[in-house]
Amino acid sequence: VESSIPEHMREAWRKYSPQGFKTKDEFEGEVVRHIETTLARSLFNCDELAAYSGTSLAFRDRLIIDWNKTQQRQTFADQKRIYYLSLEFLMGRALDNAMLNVGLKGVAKEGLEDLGFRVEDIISQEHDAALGNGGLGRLAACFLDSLASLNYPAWGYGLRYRYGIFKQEIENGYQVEIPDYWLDFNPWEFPRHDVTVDVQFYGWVNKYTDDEGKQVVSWQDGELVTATAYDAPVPGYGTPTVNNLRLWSSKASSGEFDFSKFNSGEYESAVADQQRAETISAVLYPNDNLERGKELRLKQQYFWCAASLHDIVRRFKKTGRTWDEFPDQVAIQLNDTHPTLAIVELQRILIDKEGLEWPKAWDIVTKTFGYTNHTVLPEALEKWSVPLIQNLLPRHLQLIYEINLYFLQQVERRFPKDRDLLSRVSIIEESTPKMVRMAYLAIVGSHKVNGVAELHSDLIKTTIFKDFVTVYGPDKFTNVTNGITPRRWLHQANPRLSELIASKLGGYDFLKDLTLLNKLEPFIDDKDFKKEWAEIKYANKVRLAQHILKTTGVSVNPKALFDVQVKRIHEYKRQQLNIFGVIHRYITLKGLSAEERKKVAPRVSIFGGKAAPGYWMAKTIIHLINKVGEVINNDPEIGDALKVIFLEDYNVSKAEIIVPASDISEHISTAGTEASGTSNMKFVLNGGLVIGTLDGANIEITREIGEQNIFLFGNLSEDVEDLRHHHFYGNYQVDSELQKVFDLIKSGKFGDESAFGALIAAITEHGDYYLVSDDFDSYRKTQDLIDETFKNQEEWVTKSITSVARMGFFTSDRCINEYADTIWNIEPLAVADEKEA
Ligand code: H53
Repeated sequence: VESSIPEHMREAWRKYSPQGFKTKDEFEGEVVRHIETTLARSLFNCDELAAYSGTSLAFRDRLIIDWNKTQQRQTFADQKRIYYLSLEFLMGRALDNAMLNVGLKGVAKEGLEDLGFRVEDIISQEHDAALGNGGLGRLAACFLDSLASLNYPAWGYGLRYRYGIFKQEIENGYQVEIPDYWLDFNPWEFPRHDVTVDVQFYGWVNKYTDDEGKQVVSWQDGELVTATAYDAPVPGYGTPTVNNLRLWSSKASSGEFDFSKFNSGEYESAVADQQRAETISAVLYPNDNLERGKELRLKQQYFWCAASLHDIVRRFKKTGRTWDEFPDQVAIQLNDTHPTLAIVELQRILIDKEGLEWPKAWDIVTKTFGYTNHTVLPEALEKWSVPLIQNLLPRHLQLIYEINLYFLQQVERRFPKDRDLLSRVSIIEESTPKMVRMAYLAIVGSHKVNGVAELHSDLIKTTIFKDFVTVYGPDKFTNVTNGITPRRWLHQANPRLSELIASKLGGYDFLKDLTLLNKLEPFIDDKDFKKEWAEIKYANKVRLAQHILKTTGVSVNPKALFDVQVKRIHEYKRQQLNIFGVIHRYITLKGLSAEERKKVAPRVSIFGGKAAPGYWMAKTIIHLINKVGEVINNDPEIGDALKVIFLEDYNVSKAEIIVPASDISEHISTAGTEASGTSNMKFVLNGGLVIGTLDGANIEITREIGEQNIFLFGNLSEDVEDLRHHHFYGNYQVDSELQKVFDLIKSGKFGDESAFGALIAAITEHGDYYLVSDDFDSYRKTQDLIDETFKNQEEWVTKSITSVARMGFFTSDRCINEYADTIWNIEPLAVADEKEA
């Protein structure tokens, strides 16, 4: 063990090395100390924010101790690590999670009470870490939780955006975006000013032969931007493992070619350079499932890939191993194509800096990388224009062409004279301008490619990557169905349900082995258990109703059926189908007599989600939902029979309130468009039932919980293409009940009808690409069935419990173990003193 401190002096270090609090008294001592000294506040001006800060600092101290030990242990163990590269980590709040993972929430609750605070109020002071858009970013966060909980040596690498996903406000029914500056006080991050990497952009490539006759390639000039590491601890549940999430922040480099301007008196322009550099990590692009090809986005991608790879290579080189051993030490997973440049960057390092021969370097590269595809939507597949890359990363463009050349030669040898195949699989698309197809580059540069649910993994093999199955054979392509962490999405979000389950299963082991939930099945006839189950759901609904009243001013009846659709607003996710269904329900209710209306099962339709700021159609959908809500919620004839709520600013911490409170949640994408979906899993795990299409993970959820426990509807993915064709070439007619909905909107009932013209025309005139009309009838009928079923609470609760009992498969722990075994080839690192959770 190397250390700069001589052995005989280390005793003092050991003696004073902090242990962290364990008891309530120690906790209170730490909180007060932090408030009075770290924050320079006192008993007399300690508000909830200060109490949050003191509490977080106390827990942070505890985590740091285990974090340091984990990092040391992993370095000494010297075994293979997984590096998860993701442009998004949608972490949400950290304090509650830290309390539960170290098993000291009870201590904190009592300690805070002594100090005059309620733990829930303190927890809710925290600003969400919202460095992501939706499913992709939240999946990365669940994966980090599982990696740590399962003791895998793992690091996340991402960007430290100064602004996370925007905050959404609704004004007059329209979405307004507010910047999310989240770094004012963030106790969970540690700047590592000593860990920096200079990243190069622009410039030109110099190829020459040196004095010894060797070919040298050098990328020269351009500008340097410095990446500084900011680390955040990622605690595992019930284990001392605390992994690292490293996020890079950009600033102008003090290196070679920038600051000369200061000396030559060009102060303002030097400051402008500085600001330009800082822009790279300034803001998260707010698009989900949409790529717009902006230069700054490409800069972000390279900046982050280059810094991360430099860091990984530096760590590897310290071990003194030979390059052959790199893939035995390092696995890198690409979360979507966003980090694909990492493939090119590693090849560049090995060839240009380390002097390896091409084939050997490429062998190392492909053994190192794995690529996860998360979408088949054409508008989400990344392509970068050749001139853009040429200008920004001239050396990388050369390497991409070379990678493509070797790849196409290999294809040509196996499939001689199939010129069509060659042009179809080429990494370069021969368009004007030429484009680099990032997914193809990611496939060629990885040893495994996976989709995120069975249907999706099948679809990529038969549609977008079909030709690559021909070239490589089917084994390169695999499936790892997504999962969610039961720690945050059950234990943290729904503590009473977690406790009830633990009381039946004899402890909290199910949080580490979710398949144990199946031991609940014998209790489905237990009257008291069922009663308590239903009471917990009701209490969660009361809590959500309070939130709704506070934020929207609308009072909803917690006894009504809560029907929830919360996710990014996107035409393929079909919130328009839902709101058209709501309007249809309204029309039906208006047609009933007051007596008949009293017999109807009351319903609250709850929507939430952000629209990308430039996605006009999605914003129109939000507008319509709000306008429909205004009319229905204020119609005295309707009363409790129907309420329509749009919840502002849906994010992770709001999901923790919403998810446990649903009776039904909607996962109703056009079949074949939602790669997996993960909120479907969260809702079912919390005892909510699902209305859904046969899409993404809905299919596997159905397989696990049983068809009788889910409300499926709509066309199948294999029929979508024909239906779309028919819309254009057959005699297409809009569903007659849907037409009534359109007529009501057009009558101006929900305000200026022209605002919604495009939404209707997309269906009536432009081919109804998302099959809203085709699925409307079965959607409505399924909703009617839901009303009927909900009337029988006995049966409903049975479905709820049975479903939860069968959700074991959907833990992200299962998912991470699959990645570890079949893609990364890594092992957990044993920890001696497993703590009690
Ligand atoms: O990734 C989730 C899937 C979901 C899919 C989502 C996603 C994004 O959030 C952003 C970009 C992208 O390509 C895919 O839409 O179906 O569950 C995690 O895999």
